[in-house]
Amino acid sequence: MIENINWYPGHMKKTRELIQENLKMVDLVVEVIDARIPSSSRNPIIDQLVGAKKRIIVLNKSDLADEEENKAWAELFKKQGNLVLAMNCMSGSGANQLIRMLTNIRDEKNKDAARKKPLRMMIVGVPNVGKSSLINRLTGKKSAKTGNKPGVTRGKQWLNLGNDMQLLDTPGILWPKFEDPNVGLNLAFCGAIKDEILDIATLCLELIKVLQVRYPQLLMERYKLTELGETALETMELIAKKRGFILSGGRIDYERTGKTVIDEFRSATIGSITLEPVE
Ligand SMILES: Nc1nc2c(ncn2[C@@H]2O[C@H](COP(=O)(O)OP(=O)(O)O)[C@@H](O)[C@H]2O)c(=O)[nH]1
Ligand SMILES: [Mg+2]
Repeated sequence: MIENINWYPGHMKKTRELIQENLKMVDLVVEVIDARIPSSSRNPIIDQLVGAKKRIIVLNKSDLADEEENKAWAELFKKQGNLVLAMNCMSGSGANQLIRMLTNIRDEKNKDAARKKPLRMMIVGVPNVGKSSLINRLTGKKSAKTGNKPGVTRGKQWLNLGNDMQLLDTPGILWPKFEDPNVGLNLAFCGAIKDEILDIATLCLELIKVLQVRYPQLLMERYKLTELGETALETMELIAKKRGFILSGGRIDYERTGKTVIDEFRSATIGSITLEPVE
């Protein structure tokens, strides 16, 4: 399902080795995940990879996700021994809190040191979670590339965050759990996979299946439906009719409906939605 980056076994092995090399140089790992899909946007071997190294989990795009679920996920990750923070890298919400966390960790590290050393960290995460946006936020520059493509790795460089804190300029781009088809779908809903390789109408149908169960009210309110269909297909057709997405001969324009619903999900126009609840 995940085809936007060619994650073949050799590439995965190289990526893992590169990140392991980088890990030796840092005090701290900042793992970025997508708050709408906190499980699907995590790399399957992340725990093994990070090991005992200190970690902050950033629930990014929290602006698009369900506030209650953000809290529940944060609680869970905390219970598992991580530092956690909900962020919005577009507005910068949560950035000050992150800096405070980092400052505390820096002070803790230097507590008994005769010579103070800078706190060094790296960012890791699967594609599209907002790693580059976070780097830009932290450095206050437009230095890191944003977009879905993995950055070209140049020589290692430390970005100075001020106050004795340094960030590795290249984030660790990890592969997602692509063996699980539901994970593939979740990533596709959130735009982590190129749309051209997926049929947008089918993707929409799959999304409606999830939304009918998780957020029926939001779906009805957004599309002014008095009730949902018996099936996702019926609901999709109701939405198409409401919006007038009808082709000549009265046929439903599934593609246009699909694109609309998917776009409105991604921009949180339907509402603040978390597709994966805490179990
Ligand atoms: N709404 C919202 N969008 C975000 C946030 N962070 C990043 N994005 C968007 O998500 C997309 C991927 O971000 P990017 O930083 O390139 O992700 P990367 O692939 O992990 O480096 C871009 O279109 C960003 O503008 C956020 O907190 N909220
Ligand atoms: Mg990037």
